[in-house]
Amino acid sequence: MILVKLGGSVLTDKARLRTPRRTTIVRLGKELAGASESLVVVHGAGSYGHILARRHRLHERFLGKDQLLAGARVQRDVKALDMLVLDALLKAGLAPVSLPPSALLTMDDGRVADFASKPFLDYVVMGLTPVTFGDVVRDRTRGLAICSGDVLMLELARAFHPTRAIFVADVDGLYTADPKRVRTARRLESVAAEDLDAIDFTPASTADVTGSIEGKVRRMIEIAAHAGETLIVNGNVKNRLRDAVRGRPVAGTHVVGRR
Ligand code: IP8
Repeated sequence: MILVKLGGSVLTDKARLRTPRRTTIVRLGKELAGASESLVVVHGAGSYGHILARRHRLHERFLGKDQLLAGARVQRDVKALDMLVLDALLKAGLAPVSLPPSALLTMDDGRVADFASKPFLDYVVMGLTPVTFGDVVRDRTRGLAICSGDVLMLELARAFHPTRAIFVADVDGLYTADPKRVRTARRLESVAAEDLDAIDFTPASTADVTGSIEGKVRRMIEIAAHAGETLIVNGNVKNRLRDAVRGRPVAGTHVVGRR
């Protein structure tokens, strides 16, 4: 099994509310269809999730009834993005099935308390391609919480030990500093826990509600302990994802798990 996370910054324009990158979504769907094994797809929320989640502080503690309306709105919006991903996969000849975290996962104070992984396996065995996404979920302490696609990647990697876990980003991999800010930033061929201290993780102005880049990389390192190979590739470059899901060598960053 191959686990793929399509990052929200590739699928959407993150600065403009609910703005999809339709051509990219369709292309990535086609590239996924060439996978050498069964697939489970996770996607981020991009501007369908982060903008309103931040505005209504859904990533903080429960602040009152107003948040319920905002939570329902964001749940609806991430499903709208999910539909675009499903359409792209259908167009590419895959048989996707959407599994929303709002129904399958419960948190407790922002940590996963309960996750139903069985439906994913059942559908994979049938030959379908499960698709899940960053979502607003139930939280036993807070009422509602944000569950990022990265958290789902970790839960799925723990449950299924995929051959490959692939993170599709809008840059070529992990750099020594933010390549959009620092011209001299250098791409790392591989990254392990002991390399993190040497990386400049200065936050971008619009940090995600689901955490910093450093937090995301730390989670990838955790995921790598459960996957044969874990890599970050650029989804904006044609055929990088296609090659990665076929197991071909591809420019990117290999993430090394703790041994
Ligand atoms: O884009 C975020 O998921 P991510 C989910 O995978 C929401 O971090 C609703 C903002």
